[in-house]
Amino acid sequence: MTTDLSAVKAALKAQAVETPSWAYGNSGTRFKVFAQAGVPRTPQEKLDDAARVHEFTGVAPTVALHIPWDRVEGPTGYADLASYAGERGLKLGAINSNVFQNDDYKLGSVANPDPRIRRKATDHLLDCVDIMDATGSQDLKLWFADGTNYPGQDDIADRQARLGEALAEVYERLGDNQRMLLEYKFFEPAFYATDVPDWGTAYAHCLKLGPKAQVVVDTGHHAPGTNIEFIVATLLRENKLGGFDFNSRFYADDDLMVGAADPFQLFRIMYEVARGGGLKAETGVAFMLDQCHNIEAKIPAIIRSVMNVQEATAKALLVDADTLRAAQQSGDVLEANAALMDAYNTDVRPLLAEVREELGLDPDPVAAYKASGWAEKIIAERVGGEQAGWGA
Ligand code: PSV
Ligand code: MN
Ligand code: MN
Repeated sequence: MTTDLSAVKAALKAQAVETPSWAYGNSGTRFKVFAQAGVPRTPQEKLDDAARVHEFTGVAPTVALHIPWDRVEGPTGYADLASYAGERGLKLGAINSNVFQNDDYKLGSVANPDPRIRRKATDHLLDCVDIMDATGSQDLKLWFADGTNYPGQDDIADRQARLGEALAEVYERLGDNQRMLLEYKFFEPAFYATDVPDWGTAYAHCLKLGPKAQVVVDTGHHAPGTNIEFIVATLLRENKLGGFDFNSRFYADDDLMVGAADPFQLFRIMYEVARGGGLKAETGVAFMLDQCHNIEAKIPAIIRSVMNVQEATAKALLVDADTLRAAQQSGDVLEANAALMDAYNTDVRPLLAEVREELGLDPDPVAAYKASGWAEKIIAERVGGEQAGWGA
């Protein structure tokens, strides 16, 4: 192998994985939420837990918020929350807007046929940009549950026009260092036509909006068999890959731990990211988790997820580019495939253990977390009040 190990290590030390506030709270399926003891009751307690993930992994310095799930009151509420994060070695990351949990949004939010409801939804998005100003967050993440359940229910093209209008208004409001990340999802909760169902639709809107609008790829938002790495490679080439919502899926939008269902797919995605230069900070590709830990302990699951991203990244970085390129150019199909598989089949855990030791961390973050006593402490202390949860 001709790969420069010190460069691989440097890239792994520089990579950052953003954790989502909602993954620390209770979640479940539509059948049942199994509440866990010690779960945060406030956005501040979510940050306390996120600080543990960063403490033990060293690469999770930012936390995404979801508004209004993480609403804080008062004129300086969000600035105070950002300071609270700062005191714990964290920064607030993407602000995720929520225009899908209000009775008004039954027929959609920004694509709703009723102008009053569109106004309300767009105002919420603008409020989210105000929050970004207060927290120093750079990314506004937009996911819309908008769509229709029945053919004829609403005009597909008109809905695109309404969506475009709202996006343009919010785009105008963005500051110089702020971006809008548009997320797509092929179905759910709309089952006939979703208004942003795929990367093509998201890309078309972002292209029209301008350079501050980019696409976010949620790995759980594709039909089975979709070649996600192809989408990643294409968006990256076009400078439109804003980042990822990482999770893994067996069936639909399962929101399971990234790298659990299909670590090979995650490797292929990370290979295209690395190959396209997306690990360089200046490309702005954000590696975010969007997961729910319904039955497993949340903090160690998030630590595990961060490690899974690191393992896939490490393997992607180990691909011997010269060997691969030579095989590709000479048309040697098997050697080219072998170059990728050699990297994928490498056990990178010792390399990552070394990287952690060089960062002054325990080589085994899950074991270190378990030994820290934090789980016992939060179970003892977080009694009373209402636990935070998905949708709370
Ligand atoms: C929608 O399924 C989604 O992936 C969006 O990113 C939301 O913000 C998130 O899930 C909520 O869990
Ligand atoms: Mn998502
Ligand atoms: Mn999702």
